[in-house]
Amino acid sequence: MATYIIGDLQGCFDELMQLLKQIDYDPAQDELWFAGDIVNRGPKSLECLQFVKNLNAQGKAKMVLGNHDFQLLAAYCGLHDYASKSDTLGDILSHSEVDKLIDWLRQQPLMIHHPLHPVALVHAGVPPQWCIDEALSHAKEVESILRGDQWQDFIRNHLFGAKPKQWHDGLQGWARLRYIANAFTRMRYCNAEGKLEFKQKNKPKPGASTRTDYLPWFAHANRRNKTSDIFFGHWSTLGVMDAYHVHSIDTGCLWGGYLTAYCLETHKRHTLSCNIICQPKTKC
Ligand SMILES: [Mn+2]
Repeated sequence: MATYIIGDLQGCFDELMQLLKQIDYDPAQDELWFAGDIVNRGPKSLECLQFVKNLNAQGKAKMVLGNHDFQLLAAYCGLHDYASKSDTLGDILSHSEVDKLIDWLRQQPLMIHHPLHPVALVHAGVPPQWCIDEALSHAKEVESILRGDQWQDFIRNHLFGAKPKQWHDGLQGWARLRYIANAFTRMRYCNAEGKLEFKQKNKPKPGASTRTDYLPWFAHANRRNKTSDIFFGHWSTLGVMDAYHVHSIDTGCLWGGYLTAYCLETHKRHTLSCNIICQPKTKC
């Protein structure tokens, strides 16, 4: 039995099938954890969503929600303000079972913790000021809204937006939920108190000024969630990062990089080169 954590699929279903073949994946024995952004931008979002949903129903897969998964929920809710020309969600939205697919997707978590080992999975990151238990508790706040009757109101009217950037325990209402969702699904850089910075998307430049307060979320010395190893996707330009008690697993399959499956038991990274199949600037 093996547990593989798999990076952002973004509709790259053929690449996923090839990688699973390469690692001798056994659906009867092995478990797959997906880092979110399973849909959008790539060519086969519907196939990815159906695959993860079916395995999840058998207890053989888990996923966390990413910003592109929220993009799909928004499109389903009729919110087009944040749609992009690069979106490839049409196959899902026009599918006869779209209601069932969306109903399942909106009930997926923002953070997963292994039942036995100190290992967690999120799409983007965990702010430095939250310990693991606090992070899981804050994730549940958003998850319970997404699972309840108000979920469409939340997605349509309250989820999108960059503010508030600064967390404090007294944050309330939609602003509190928006910070939590942004941290888990969009964050790359923040300051030591968890103030979010969305403009910078590249990896830190070697030798860059150290005067800035903003560092990759995992690089803050005071980070309170180092007690579990945190796996995360979302940051394809970061490259492989196995340090600071974190592991990056979005290695940019969609952009002609690699699709990664990290085996929790062996600590081995398995990768499939996506250069040939999914070149950037094509329909992918
Ligand atoms: Mn993402």
